[in-house]
Amino acid sequence: MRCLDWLENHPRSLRSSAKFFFICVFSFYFSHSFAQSQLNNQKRTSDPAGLTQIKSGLGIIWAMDFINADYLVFTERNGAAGVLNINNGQVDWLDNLPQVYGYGQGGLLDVKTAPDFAQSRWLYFTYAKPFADNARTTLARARLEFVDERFRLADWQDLLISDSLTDSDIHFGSRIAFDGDGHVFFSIGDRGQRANAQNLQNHAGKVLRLTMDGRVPTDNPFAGLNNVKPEIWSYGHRNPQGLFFDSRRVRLWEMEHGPRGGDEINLIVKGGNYGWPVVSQGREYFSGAPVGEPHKAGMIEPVKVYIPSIAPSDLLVYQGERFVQWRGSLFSGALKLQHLNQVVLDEQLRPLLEKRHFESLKQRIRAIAEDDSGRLYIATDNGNIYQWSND
Ligand SMILES: [Ca+2]
Repeated sequence: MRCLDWLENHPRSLRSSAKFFFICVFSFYFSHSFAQSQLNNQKRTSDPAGLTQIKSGLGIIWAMDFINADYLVFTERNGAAGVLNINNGQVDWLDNLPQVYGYGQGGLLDVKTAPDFAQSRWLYFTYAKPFADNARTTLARARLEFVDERFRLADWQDLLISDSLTDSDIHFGSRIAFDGDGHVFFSIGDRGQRANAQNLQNHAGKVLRLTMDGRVPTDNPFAGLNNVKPEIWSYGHRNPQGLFFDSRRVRLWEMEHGPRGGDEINLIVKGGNYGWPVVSQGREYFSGAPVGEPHKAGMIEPVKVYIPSIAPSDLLVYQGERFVQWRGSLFSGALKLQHLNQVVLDEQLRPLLEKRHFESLKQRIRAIAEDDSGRLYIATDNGNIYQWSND
């Protein structure tokens, strides 16, 4: 499994070579001993009590979000998207979707329901948009209509085709978040070229901020400067696959993959530099040497670092009343270490306790959602969706 994780983090050019066999053996030996020595203060809650499977047989579910109490929209990495009735398991598959770049970590990525969805019907998407030689992470939106008893998409609009083209098929990001005040944020990874993350002349390795119709807000930190992309909100990110606007605390949270070790949870501030690749607590896959320095003045420290890496995908701050003791906890999926990760924070937003739920499922958890009544939902790479409730 570790070799599969490695595959997901490396370009196609390396995969078929003899290097791969060597790396698998080497990486298994080192990450095994590393993991054994580093697993320490997490509380394990592996019992899947309260977990109900509500759907199976789907593809690799990349993202999901509720459109109302009964219907969940989801994307599959292969380019499909559907609306699931959570009460009877029926799916309406959506048409009018764009072509996606379906290699490596590319594909159809995030989907989020607009804050004013009940009136506007807008769904926001990110995807790897194919070009002649590779792909660019792209933010788009489309209206979800309900016609002849079926859901369908209309008015697809690409809002920002980002400047993030490289010859690599990794680190597209990408997650979407809304501040509820007229702005949309979305994240893009470094696209396999580390230097991108510190280069303000492209969009790779950044969190971007746009108006809901895709324009640059005049109060963005780099708006109006020469030779800087004005959509940038924060930079120095490796591969952010978690982004969530915490409306209760009025904070933007981000979660990103480190290399070997060094996954991070960050609190995002306007114009902030989050360090990659100058600062990291991760190590090189090959040599085990540190990547960059652990700390540096002027670069923002993560709220939490994971060593070894869990490979986090999706991020949610629990808002509900159902599990009231969890209000304000951060939840994320773990691909490599296969669990639902929970971080309980103290009043100063420092991590107080980490819990790892549902390790006994042994599935890669890539997407999470919360419904109106505070139930949590997790989706796995096995094509399953589960509901977690205390009913
Ligand atoms: Ca960082």
